[in-house]
Amino acid sequence: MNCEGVPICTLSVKSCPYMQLIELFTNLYQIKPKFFVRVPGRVNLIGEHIDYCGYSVCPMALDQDVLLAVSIDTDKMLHLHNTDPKFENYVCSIDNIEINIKEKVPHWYQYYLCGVKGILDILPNDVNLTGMKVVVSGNVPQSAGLSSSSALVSAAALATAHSHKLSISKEKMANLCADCERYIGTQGGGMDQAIAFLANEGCAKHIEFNPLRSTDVTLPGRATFVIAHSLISMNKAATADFNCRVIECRLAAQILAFKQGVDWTKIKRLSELQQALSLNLSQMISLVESTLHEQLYTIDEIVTELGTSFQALEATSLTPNTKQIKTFKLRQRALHVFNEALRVKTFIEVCSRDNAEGDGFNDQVLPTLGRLMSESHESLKELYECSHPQLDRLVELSKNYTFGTRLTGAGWGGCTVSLLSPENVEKYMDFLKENYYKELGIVEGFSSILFATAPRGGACIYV
Ligand code: ADP
Ligand code: NG1
Repeated sequence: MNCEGVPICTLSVKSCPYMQLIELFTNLYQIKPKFFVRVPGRVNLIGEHIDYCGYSVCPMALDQDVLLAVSIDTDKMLHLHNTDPKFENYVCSIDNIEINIKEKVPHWYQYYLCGVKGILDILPNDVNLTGMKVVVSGNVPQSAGLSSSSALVSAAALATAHSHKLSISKEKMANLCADCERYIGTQGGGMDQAIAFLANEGCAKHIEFNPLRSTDVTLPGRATFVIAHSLISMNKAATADFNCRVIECRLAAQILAFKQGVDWTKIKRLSELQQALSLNLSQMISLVESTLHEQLYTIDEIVTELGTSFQALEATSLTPNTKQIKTFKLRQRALHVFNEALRVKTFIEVCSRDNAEGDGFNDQVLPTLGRLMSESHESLKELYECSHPQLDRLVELSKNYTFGTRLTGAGWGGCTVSLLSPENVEKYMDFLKENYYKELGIVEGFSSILFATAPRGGACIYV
């Protein structure tokens, strides 16, 4: 395993965002920032809603990021200011971090506090707590499936670790940030935090879990990716939809385990069941087809099937915001997960074969990758039911210009990612402007909602 720490670089370029941050910081706090933290957003190319089931994914880091300017104080106070005026200032004592979410949608600073708490939870007893003054700025589109929340949580954790002179490997930071983002209430799987720390410029990443591992994926030379925002926002923490899917996968794994004579109380993820049964993905698909029914499972039926009580099931399997849910779909969700895991495998194999052959003349490579992406979308729409009519419309409009288009991130809104060849990029974007965005009254300001992207590097600290 690669155990490097997060790179610490010297800020030599007088680049615009940093100069603006320094000026704002100095005016606000009357001191200069001591260091900066940069953490990118990400786009997931394939492998959706399977990280929390333990299956591997293939994201790449974006140009868009969260940037922090930070100074260190002896007074143990944490001061947060956001360059976006819609986010209020926040001040608290660093030795009294509380993430007590009372509103339907968490406050922005509660994501920041998740990262701070993640580091404080592991701080050795002999390290003195340090206060911090922070200015936060960010241009990752929010609630759009491009992982703005994880960029913010991870940046906060990195700033807190650096302020307390902790040097932690990238993998440990990724795991720690995946864990501490769950204080916000969502049960994500760790893909976002992993790519945020482990990304390398120029490559997508194949990210595997338990234990966390990452391998560079060299994308075919002619592959270009375009991201289009449906303009429907979906805050994961504001509804139970996201956690409901996590739980449906867990319950599917537990019922399958019970029926196969495996101790279901020890199984939390579909991948753990696969390992316990020593079956391959195709065999898991057959098992789901022959075991789980298509109709809704009621909670009473699940309790009876597992020979348990609701109280015991609540303790082993449910989350605070899913214990009220009365019906679940299990077969459809499990079928999505195993088929999507197979698609990731094929996607990675096609990329590495293309890279090994290296001639760039195999004209079946992009159509094959595109087909996998389209199948992924279809499965997310039909089996996983996490698409949105506006995302489906974008997918439909993209058919003549792209090799494949799919929703990216959690879904229910947010962005699509399309694979196309470079010569089609401009035509495609013009077509969407005319046929999607114009209808919604959008005729300018496209840079943050419709853009081509290439793999960028991961988190770093600038001193
Ligand atoms: P995403 O898919 O972008 O991670 P979420 O709905 O999970 O979407 O999280 C979005 C929330 O994260 C925002 O509503 C906000 O509270 C917080 N957030 C993300 N980026 C920033 C930022 N630059 N400044 C302040 N808060 C941010
Ligand atoms: P987004 O919507 O980009 O935050 C979420 C989860 C991921 C993964 C995807 C679906 C968090 C922080 N992120 O991503 O772990 O499960 O949905 O593939 O929960």
